[in-house]
Amino acid sequence: MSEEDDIILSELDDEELVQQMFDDLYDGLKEEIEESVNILLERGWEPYRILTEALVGGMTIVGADFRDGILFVPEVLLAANAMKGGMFILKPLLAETGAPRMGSMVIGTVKGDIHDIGKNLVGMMMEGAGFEVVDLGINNAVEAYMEALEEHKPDILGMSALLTTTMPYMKVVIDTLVEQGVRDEYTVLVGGAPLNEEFGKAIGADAYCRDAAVAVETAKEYVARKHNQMSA
Ligand code: B1M
Repeated sequence: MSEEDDIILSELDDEELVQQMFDDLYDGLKEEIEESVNILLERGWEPYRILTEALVGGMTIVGADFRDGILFVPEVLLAANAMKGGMFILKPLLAETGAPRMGSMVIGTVKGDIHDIGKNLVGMMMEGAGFEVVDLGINNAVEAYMEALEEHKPDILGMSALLTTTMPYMKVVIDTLVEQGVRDEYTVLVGGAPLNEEFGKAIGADAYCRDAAVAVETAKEYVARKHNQMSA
């Protein structure tokens, strides 16, 4: 039996447990991640803290080794799967804040891009903040966004892209909104690791959101602004 097999997660202190979660995420151990999330919840950790410090923290390490060619797609998929296991436990807790209904959002990852962890996180946090969220999933062509906007008439359109090769597609969607004369009907928020403020401005988005917390704050600001304009 290896040393690893002897670890009893519940006997680790918080700091050791988070370190262990980084290792378990790296190794794609979904059940261990789920168990650790539950232990931290029992110890009174806020769901958002578990999400950011343990899960996103662990995924950052995975991302660095993926970039450096130490980890490959199959391992990263396992890590992503383990992360999703943890997120699944936290989702209802993040959504159950009893926040008053703030507005609505359609969100999706753009065409050619299958990364969805960040988008899912944004959706979860938005729901927790009282937004109704319609999640279009991954690999969305402009037609999918347009159909969803037409059907749901949300306050906000959110788009996610994780690849430098797919982020320009956000402009295709925004240009289509302009062409169809509906750009002003929606607040367009964009996000994803390779984006920045400048890119957001250049493609005509209302705002670039660095992370899920910023997305929530920005969405709230825009919705409040819209309500103020309507009541003025
Ligand atoms: Co991919 N991948 N990947 N990958 N992957 C990256 C993005 C990469 C940076 C890794 C690297 O090289 N370091 C690199 C992109 C390089 C580039 O474009 N410059 C890369 C690559 C190259 C690829 C492939 C091409 C690899 C290959 O096949 N050779 C391939 C592409 C597939 C495709 O999409 N067509 C690929 C595949 C995969 C997996 C399938 C294995 C897996 C995805 C699994 C899944 O999502 N279900 C995967 C993963 C997991 C990653 C990394 C490691 C982690 C991404 C992640 O989930 N982060 C990533 C490395 C990295 O980003 N450092 C990488 C955690 C998440 C919480 O953060 O997504 O940034 P993030 O979301 C944040 C913010 O960005 C923001 O809020 C979120 C929460 O705070 N945000 C928004 C995101 N979307 C938002 C939308 C908003 C607002 C805020 O709307 C309002």
